[in-house]
Amino acid sequence: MTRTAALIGAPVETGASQAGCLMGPASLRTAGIAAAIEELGWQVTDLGDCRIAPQDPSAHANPAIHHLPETRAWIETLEARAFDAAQAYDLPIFMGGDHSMAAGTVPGFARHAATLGRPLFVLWLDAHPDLHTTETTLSGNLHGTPVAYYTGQGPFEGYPPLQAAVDPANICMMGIRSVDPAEHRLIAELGIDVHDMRAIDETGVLVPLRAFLDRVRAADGLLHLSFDVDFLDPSIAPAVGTTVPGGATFREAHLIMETLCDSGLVTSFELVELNPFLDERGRTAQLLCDLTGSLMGRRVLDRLTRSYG
Ligand code: Z70
Ligand code: MN
Ligand code: MN
Ligand code: MN
Repeated sequence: MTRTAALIGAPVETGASQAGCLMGPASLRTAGIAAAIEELGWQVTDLGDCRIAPQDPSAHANPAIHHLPETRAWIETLEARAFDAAQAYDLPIFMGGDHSMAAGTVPGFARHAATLGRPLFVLWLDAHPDLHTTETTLSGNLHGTPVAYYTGQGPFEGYPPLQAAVDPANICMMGIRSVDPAEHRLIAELGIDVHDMRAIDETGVLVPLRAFLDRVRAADGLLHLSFDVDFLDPSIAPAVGTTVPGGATFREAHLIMETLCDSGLVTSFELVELNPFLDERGRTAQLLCDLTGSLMGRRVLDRLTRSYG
């Protein structure tokens, strides 16, 4: 059976401090993401870009917060689109858009998993844990909040009611290297499995990744991959608003994608924080297309033995 993938654009930039992520879906399409997947044997449907209606401004008790009504509208829209796409396609791929979109996509996929009576797991590849609430964010950039929201923390005044929560025990974070004090406290409180860059340097990416995939398989879970461009080292992926030195290498990133592919466990995927205004001749968008290819079956050589499973 031919496997089906859907491409869905989420031109969200209201959660970030700088403009530009709006162009993320267009840049990925220009770099040839659909063809990269099609040539691997997938049947690809591009569902176009989601949109929200213009919003009236609103105030929040935390004066740093900006674009709260837009964020609320995006969450509602993307939650529904993620739920629908998960019913209809083997692999929905959301092309962002800043990471605030995950406050919509992840609950949508969690609601889908719940209808199947299965848990949703999340692999969060990012320089940041994005664990602020609307109370704790100091920057007011709401792309720093989705994980706190979709694990049911709060308060989240101004956000929609959470449709379906993800158990913090079902999250694995890798690449983390920029953590604010409030996020640090929440990581400890919730016991989230966080592998910072020191841990990656000590063990490599495969030891924690295989352990996580074993847990997903044992629980018969669905697995969502949330890939923030700043997971990658800025030297190979410059098209991101918040560059943090010391990120994942080209080879680490491809190895993760290939291992995920071998596992057969990934049921949804999002590429976030691509800011094409900051790119260098499209190289970041091209790299993301190549990594998507590794996730979806591209191999340098056929292998007799698999690296996972
Ligand atoms: C910081 C904040 C952030 C990107 C998440 C950073 C947030 N913790 N930045 N993803 N690119 O502003 O809350
Ligand atoms: Mn992020
Ligand atoms: Mn980040
Ligand atoms: Mn672990």
